[in-house]
Amino acid sequence: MDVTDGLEVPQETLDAEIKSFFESAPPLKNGDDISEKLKEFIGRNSLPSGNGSARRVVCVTSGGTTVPLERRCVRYIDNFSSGHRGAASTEYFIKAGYAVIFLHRRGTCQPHCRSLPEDPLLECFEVTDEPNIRVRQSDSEAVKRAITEHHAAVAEGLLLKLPFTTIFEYLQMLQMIAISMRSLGAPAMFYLAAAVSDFYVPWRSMVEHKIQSASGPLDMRLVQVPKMLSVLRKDWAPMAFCISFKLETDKKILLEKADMALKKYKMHMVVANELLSRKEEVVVVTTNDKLSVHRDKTHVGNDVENPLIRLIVERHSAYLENPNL
Ligand code: PAZ
Repeated sequence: MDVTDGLEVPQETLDAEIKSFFESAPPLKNGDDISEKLKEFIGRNSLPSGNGSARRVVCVTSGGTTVPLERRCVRYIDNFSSGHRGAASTEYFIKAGYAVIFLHRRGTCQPHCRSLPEDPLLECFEVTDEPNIRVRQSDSEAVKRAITEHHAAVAEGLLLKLPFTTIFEYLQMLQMIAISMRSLGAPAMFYLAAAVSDFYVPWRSMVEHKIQSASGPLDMRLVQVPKMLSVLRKDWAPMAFCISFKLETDKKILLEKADMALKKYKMHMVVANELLSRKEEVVVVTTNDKLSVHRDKTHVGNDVENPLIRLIVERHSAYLENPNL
């Protein structure tokens, strides 16, 4: 949800806010490692693949960002996102032949694990005659499928998983990924399904130690997270096909807000969804149409991401034919 969507922030103010966000954010602990992995993954996937053309690469963002309240963080603000949308979409993109950079919140839903129980290690295995353990008969198909699909994607070099926790990590990593993907041009895609915090405590005004309850009621000022979508489109990866998401709890304002985001951030598509029905239905908003996409209830295990990714892949293909449209 984005309370600033209706307000126009002048470009110079936005640029200054973005600069200040990145300058004051605590640097990534493993920045060099991420940069190396990105270079290798993008280098490999920009070589011509089987059909002679470069592989399409999508950055899928998934899960919610946290907002730390202390530098030595004990408490943080979080949100509801389970990462299911991002994980499911990643699987369908891989099936459609894309290489996926899965920028996800640590501990949220992972691709190829959706059909497993919540604690697969404890629930899927059983001890036979010690020291042997084996997969329970009832879970064996699901476990076999998860392991096979996951290992195939990794072995073919089609999946790079990069975890984040805080809003600081997320935005720095998104910027690194986008700048690395710029060279791919139109075959690059951003599928921004993460639930990104709208407000944060700037690092420079954050207290070092655990906030003390003895100090009385907590009075804390959160500032707006600068909107990075326009800079992603304009500067970081201008040729990439960009899809953002809009979540609302009030159906009445959802499509209007999605339309606004489409125009304001020059997205190619905005996927509008409502909190309670998000697993059943989404509306894909483009400049020319609004398409309702539903989960196919006649097939068990089918989810709304299946037809959604099919539609997106089609639109990406049309964009590749004519990126200026
Ligand atoms: O992660 P999840 O499957 O529980 O939910 C997906 C979602 C609702 C976070 C995603 O579809 C979405 O709308 N992301 C953007 C949220 C926003 O408007 O901030």
